[in-house]
Amino acid sequence: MAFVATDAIRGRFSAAMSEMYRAEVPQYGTLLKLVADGNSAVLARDPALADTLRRNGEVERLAGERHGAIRLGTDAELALIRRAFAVMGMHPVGYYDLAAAGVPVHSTAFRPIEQAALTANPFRIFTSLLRLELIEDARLRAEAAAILDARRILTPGALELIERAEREGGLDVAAAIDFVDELLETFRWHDTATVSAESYDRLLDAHRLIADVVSFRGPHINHLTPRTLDIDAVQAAMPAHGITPKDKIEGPPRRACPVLLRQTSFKALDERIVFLSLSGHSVPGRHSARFGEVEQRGVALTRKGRALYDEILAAQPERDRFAELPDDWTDLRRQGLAFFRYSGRAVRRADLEAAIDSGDIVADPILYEDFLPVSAAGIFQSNLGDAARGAYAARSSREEFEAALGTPLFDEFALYEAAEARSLAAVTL
Ligand code: OOG
Ligand code: NI
Repeated sequence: MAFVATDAIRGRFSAAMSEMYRAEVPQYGTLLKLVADGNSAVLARDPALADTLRRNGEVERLAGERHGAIRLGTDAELALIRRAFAVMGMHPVGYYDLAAAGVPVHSTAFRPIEQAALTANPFRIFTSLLRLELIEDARLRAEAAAILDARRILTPGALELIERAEREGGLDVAAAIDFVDELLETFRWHDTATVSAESYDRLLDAHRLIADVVSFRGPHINHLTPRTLDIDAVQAAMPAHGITPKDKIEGPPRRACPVLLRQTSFKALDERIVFLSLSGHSVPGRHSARFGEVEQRGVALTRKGRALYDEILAAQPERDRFAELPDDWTDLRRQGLAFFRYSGRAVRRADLEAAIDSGDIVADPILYEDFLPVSAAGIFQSNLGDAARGAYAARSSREEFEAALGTPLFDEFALYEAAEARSLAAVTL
């Protein structure tokens, strides 16, 4: 039996999620159009950038590129979601502790890890796990745990196809189509809560995020994010298109040589929902969780570059200190601050720099495929409201996250290092 490539299943899933979210949140469709038009304009006015993106296979992926985010309630849900995403070649990369920034979750990003897979479709899902142990009220904690334990976030059909893919090593075309259809149900919005208005209010009081995770049937997709080549232009254009952006772009400032990730979002919708009630009468309410976001990606920084970025971010006032991170590709490369992909005809290792100077070998920036905890916290906060900022003295618990997941997390630095080393080996004798 012929199996479908995991890249193709992921591509179908990514497109289906986008279509579903466009239907659910019309502003997301507006944002997509704004971003696509802006990207065409940038490619037309900046041929050097267009060349680099073409060499890196980024032009092809740009139009369909996006990430999304979900929030899970239990260890068992995280383990199940890992298995579901593995069917589509999406693996957990990186650990993000957001408790430190006042959000009671820790997270990873499920994404493709091989270069060819990233080029085929880089769809990622930022996946957060609620840390129920951070709810102070023991009764509320127990109530939330009981509600979460009773729900099933995957359809029986999705579960069966995951098991089949694991058992047989893949899915054929018909099964892959069914799988995407079934999995979509997990991330669909439901305007009926599974709890009473009274329970909802108590959960909301503990933290808005807890109400969002616990009160519904499953982990509805809470945003999708297209990739822009000019985030300042999108930020500036949003209001004229009826979208209100958050007031500040997260991440590094605008630079000639973009690094890591810059992000901005628009405010979550205020949506009508219906609560469960014993009387059988529907009890109307409101919930806000779903929003839209845009991102601009730059070069992946090495451990050394990232340490410098983190140091700059922690400093006050941070903006003035960004000058310490060189805004020049050659400096970033020679100082070992960022990762590059080498291409061209092979030369001796000792002649590498000369070959780069003469243009015989090209060093292109390797794109950052991951996320930033401080920025992610900023995106969360912009949609939860400042009142939702908790003070959690919690330890970061990567080991507990991995135990829940059932596998170790991939280390993002190791992935970039390997990509750079492979390209270097191919151009040096
Ligand atoms: C996730 C927020 C973080 C990002 O792009 O950093 C995020 C969430 O709100 O669930 O998506
Ligand atoms: Ni996001």
